Amino acid sequence: MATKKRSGATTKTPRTAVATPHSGASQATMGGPAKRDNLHKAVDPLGEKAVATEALARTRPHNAQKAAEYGSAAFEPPRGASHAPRDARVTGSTMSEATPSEKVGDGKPLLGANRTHAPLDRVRADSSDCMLTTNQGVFVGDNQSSLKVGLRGPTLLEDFILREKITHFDHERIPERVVHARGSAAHGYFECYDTLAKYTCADFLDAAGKRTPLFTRFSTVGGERGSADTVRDPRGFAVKFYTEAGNFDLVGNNMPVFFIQDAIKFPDLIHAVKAEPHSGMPQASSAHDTFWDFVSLMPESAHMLLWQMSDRAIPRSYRMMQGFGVNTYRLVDAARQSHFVKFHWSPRAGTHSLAWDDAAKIAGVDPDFHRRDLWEAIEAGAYPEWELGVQIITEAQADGFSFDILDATKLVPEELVPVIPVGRMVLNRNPDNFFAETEQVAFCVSNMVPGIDFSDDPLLAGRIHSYVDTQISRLGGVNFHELPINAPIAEVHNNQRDGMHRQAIHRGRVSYEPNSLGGGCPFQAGMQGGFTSFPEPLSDRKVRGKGERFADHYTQATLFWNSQTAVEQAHIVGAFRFELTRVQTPAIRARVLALLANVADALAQQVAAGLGMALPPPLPRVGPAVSPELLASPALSLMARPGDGQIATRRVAILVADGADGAAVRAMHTSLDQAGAVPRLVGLRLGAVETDEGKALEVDVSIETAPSVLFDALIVVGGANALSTLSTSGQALDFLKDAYRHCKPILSVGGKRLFDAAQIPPNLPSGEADPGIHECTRWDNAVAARFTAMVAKHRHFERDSDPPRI
Ligand code: HDE
Repeated sequence: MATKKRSGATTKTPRTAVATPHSGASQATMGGPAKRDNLHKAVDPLGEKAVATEALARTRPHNAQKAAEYGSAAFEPPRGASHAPRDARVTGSTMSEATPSEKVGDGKPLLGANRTHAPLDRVRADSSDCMLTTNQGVFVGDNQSSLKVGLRGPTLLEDFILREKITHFDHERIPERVVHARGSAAHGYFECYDTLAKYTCADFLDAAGKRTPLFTRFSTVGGERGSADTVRDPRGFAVKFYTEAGNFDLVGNNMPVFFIQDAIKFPDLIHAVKAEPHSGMPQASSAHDTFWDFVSLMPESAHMLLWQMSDRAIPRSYRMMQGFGVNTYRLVDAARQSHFVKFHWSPRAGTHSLAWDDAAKIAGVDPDFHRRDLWEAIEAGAYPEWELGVQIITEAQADGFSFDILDATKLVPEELVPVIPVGRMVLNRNPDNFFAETEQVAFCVSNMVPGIDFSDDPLLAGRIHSYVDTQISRLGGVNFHELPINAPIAEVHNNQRDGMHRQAIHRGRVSYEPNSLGGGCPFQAGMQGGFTSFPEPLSDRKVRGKGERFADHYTQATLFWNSQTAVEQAHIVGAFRFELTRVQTPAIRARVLALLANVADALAQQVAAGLGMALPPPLPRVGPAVSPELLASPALSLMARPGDGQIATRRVAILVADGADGAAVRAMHTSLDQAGAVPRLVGLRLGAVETDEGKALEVDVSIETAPSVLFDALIVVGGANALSTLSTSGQALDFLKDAYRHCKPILSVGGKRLFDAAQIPPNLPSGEADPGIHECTRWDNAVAARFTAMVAKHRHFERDSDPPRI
């Protein structure tokens, strides 16, 4: 248990204070009592305490551990010295601590315990059958009117109830995160597949089946807290593991590389990408001058720009995107041997994305699209799952790569170093309260546990500082670690004190180390379980600069481009064209084209053509040419992870109107429901439609509230007059056209009149039948199986074209 592990030999289990009788004499202070034992022969508790205190202080005549701080001994820090007092009152704050009350407790302190760390239940609040109170617990008699002189007279300053309520309200908002302001989160657990002790002594990776609670937050980067979910942006993927050895935060993104190589450039990058300071525009978009001005002068961003212009930047769902630690870390084993490590999260549901036109329209119809998707999946019990994988790299391997693994603009191709699965993450509980949990959670790259350590990646170094620092202003002080969502399950014992909003009430007068008056507690853990940094040998001159291999800016951008399917490449071209069309300064567009000319000729040519510009000469390269290990890495394609072939949680619109084939609708609804999909009856208006059997069929949602972009697939249901009614609705035609344009599976049961009205071509431009479109007379098992396969494929890109055919 955590308590056993984290406390000393003298405090294995929490003990209750017990007074040890003895016959000492108290020393009177100016205001204290006289020597009562001599005068009255009575027990003298203060005297007992003084004698026990003296005895405890004598156990430590000098600091015997001082020598361990110097020279080679410093590599093996010892466990701290500790001595239990013979009378527990010695380490207490006050002799009166035994006085019980409903507020202070039973007067029997649990020694060696910090009870602020109990499960979150201790702070959950519910008001069932409760009367309204003020924050001081005073019942509020009237919550409807403020206190006035007479019914029409002035409001009184003494109305503390009004003032408390309004004052609290005035301060309800806290500063939003400077980046990643928009996000959604959930609780869950990590389950280790097998011990990874060969590489790390990290506690949460030490046994098969071991479960560690966690809290995961997904986010966009550039937009403000109220911005839309589906904007083109990297997504944050931050996981807080509440391990028994303390909190470990793996603060990653859904892309494995980053724009810059050194933390000193991060404020520049963020200033460039966020809304321009004079106009406050654009919101949550990189499609503007300052972003492209900056990145085109920072050619190391080329690789990340390709990821950002790819469909990875518009995921279908948080549940369907990969996560990456991005920076290189170390795994350190019990013998302090180290390997470099790259962390990967892989979604069980596969990697799937939206179409850009989809994403842009969803931003208007449902700006909460990803938040809703995550929330509803968990509410429905469809718990999203990811597998954690590690790439383990030796120092020698790293030295031999054509790229530097300390450079966050580079990845380690899976074909070079395989990803070893080590466990799975399941998100199975939504927060009780968005503010208290999702907003107040404070991820810190510096939240590190024994068994894992930092590499010398210069981006990572800045991150180790930045996260704690930003929480201090965002969450109003240094005690944000005590907020319930941030508190570790492992108990905290140290000598840090005070600061805004301190929650723990520390017993005793000792808040320094070394000490003898606190029995030496809390004492350093030393080598057994204590965090000790990997003793990396270093010796060099101080310099502001970067390693030689950092100077190659294009090889991996080219690798990424070469690893994409034709459809993915076309989408990348389209994204560059969109963004650069929004750029108002032609010289910046030209500079980006010159940068792309170093990545791939076909890419640069197509983007230039899309902008109506001639392709300028490539930007000068700053580093020598590099011979890459690979020309393509298929694992980098979104298509490499199609998922488990299931259609669970896919949203299917069943378009109905009066006269729809009722039996077919019921059968397909049942079948999709059984497969875990989410079928929705979409009508022209809410209310019921009358089926061909004359029965009423309640519509779930209207077509104007839930247009095609909110669904993964579409079924049009025929029957007497149903299709002709739908054919007269521009919204129904748009529904079908959008589903076609976004390459979604479309099924028409009982006639193709709506297809004809919307001019949906049944064949691909090649003349072959479109495998994502099916037309049949009735719904049966064969059609159900075919449709399921169509939906499982997610999108049918064979029909994708630029510009769209319809
Ligand atoms: Fe962050 N980043 N970042 N970042 N980052 C923040 O911390 C920072 C970087 C990432 O859901 C901030 O709590 C610096 C890379 C995520 O709460 C801040 C640098 C990656 C989140 C900060 C980077 C990330 C943040 C703002 C360059 C992918 C949201 C609010 C040296 C591996 C966490 C906050 C959440 C948040 C600093 C670069 C991921 C300012 C200085 C690379 C997922 O501290």
